[in-house]
Amino acid sequence: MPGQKTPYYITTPIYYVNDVPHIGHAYTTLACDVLARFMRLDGRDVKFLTGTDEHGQKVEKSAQAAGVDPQAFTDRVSQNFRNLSGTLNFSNDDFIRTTEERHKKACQALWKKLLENGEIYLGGYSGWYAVRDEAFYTESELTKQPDGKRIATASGAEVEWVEEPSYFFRLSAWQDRLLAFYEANPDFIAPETRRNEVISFVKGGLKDLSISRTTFSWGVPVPDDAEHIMYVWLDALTNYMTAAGYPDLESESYKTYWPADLHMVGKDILRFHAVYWPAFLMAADLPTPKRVFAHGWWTNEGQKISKSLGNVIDPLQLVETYGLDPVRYFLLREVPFGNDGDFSRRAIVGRMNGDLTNDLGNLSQRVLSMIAKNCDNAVPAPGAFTPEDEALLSQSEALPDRLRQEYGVQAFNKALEATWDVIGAANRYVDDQAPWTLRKTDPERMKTVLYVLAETVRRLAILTQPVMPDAMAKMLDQLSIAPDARGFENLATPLAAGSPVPKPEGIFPRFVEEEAGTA
Ligand code: ME8
Repeated sequence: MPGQKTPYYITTPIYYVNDVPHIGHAYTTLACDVLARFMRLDGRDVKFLTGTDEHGQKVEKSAQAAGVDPQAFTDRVSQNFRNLSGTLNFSNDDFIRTTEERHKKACQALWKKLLENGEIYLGGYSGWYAVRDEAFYTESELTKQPDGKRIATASGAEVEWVEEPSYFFRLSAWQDRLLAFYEANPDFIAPETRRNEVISFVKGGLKDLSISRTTFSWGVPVPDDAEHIMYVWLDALTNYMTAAGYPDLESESYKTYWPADLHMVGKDILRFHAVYWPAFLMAADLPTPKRVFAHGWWTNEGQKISKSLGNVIDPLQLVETYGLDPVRYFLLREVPFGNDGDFSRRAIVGRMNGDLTNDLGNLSQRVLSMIAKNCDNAVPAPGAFTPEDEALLSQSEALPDRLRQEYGVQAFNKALEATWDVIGAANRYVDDQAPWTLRKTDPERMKTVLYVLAETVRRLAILTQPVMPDAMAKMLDQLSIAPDARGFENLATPLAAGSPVPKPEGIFPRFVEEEAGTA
């Protein structure tokens, strides 16, 4: 029964449907997928949410450009994001679209609560707005271009002057309470450098935030004032609560999952999640999420990814070229999570042929084929363990706690490094113990060595499932581990002697670069 497990609610940003999904979107959702899978295997009651942000001027403009009405447009483009889950094997439990009725209800309930609490007033907005970022900017956040146009310094998005009646949220009144909140919750914003940026932004002073628009209509109507639609970020952020069951505060789902354990976002949208969102929630007397992690930015062979440069990386094509699990592995292994990363062909091929083929693939392949060949296709019964055997076994025994620690702070690359340390130790153990020699000199000892290795491979495969679910399923199949014996609770039950081991097929074939035609 789910109620007995500790809940874990994790969310991705909801993506704008003005575009097709690219590697950046895939990256954020992948990171969440790995955490969701890890927590499920570790016995948590996981809710993993992703979805699409379908309102606002940007989406309305894209629909106009495509010559269709916004609803038809969002129905079509939202599907591309839904399909991404199939392509990249994402295990989200829900997919929210902000045009759904459940969401409209949640936004309006939150609005009413803010109004009731005196946190909203009607005024007029005049200032700069960037449609691309769906964000308001002050003059000091802009750069004037030689042609006289202004762009947002941080994002490069063009701004336009806007003057219209608008409801405001009393954000200025939240400055001190936000600072006290960050102080009391040092883990709320990660990584540390981003936390410091947010704190200094808030210390710089907060202005009241315009939270409604009147010059277009593609949005959630403001309750009792049909002239206004809600500012798309107030609408969008609320999705995290909608999916948990808000506004039904008594629902099982809301009580179980809210507040969320983790909102994963890119660094571009941290301010909305770490400043506006907790302020809205506190102003509505609602609990705040436990953590927001802002990860870094991917570039392509050193260049910013953009449509105009024509270098957008399509996740589908990546998977076709390199295979699904190698792509999943590469994205999380290559870059310390939180830093910016560069996608290069050389780097992914290097990781594939090094970490996957030579290290992990070769370990399981040689161990399982030696067992298949020399032990009648079954895991042999071990004799007494030597200190070397114990040393290797204790390394993989310590791994789950190490991974809990690293995944607990979203340090994917460190979790994978720790896993590969054990793989390295296992490969050295094979070389040192030389079971192929023992076959002739001491066949009983060979059996013990192969048992220790098979048990190590089993543990490694179970623990690596979150990152490479398909490849690790194959590895566990090769060891005849039943599908219901692959959760972390099974780590402590050693491999049974006699378990069938058929001759294995290679799981990570070497990637051979196609000749580009130049010498
Ligand atoms: O901002 N590298 O949606 P969005 C890494 N709808 N991550 C990247 C990336 C890159 N080059 N490009 C995009 C929105 N991302 C709002 C969110 S949430 C309540 C509303 C990822 O479609 C990264 O996670 O512009 C970034 O924050 C997100 O896509 C922006 O997606």
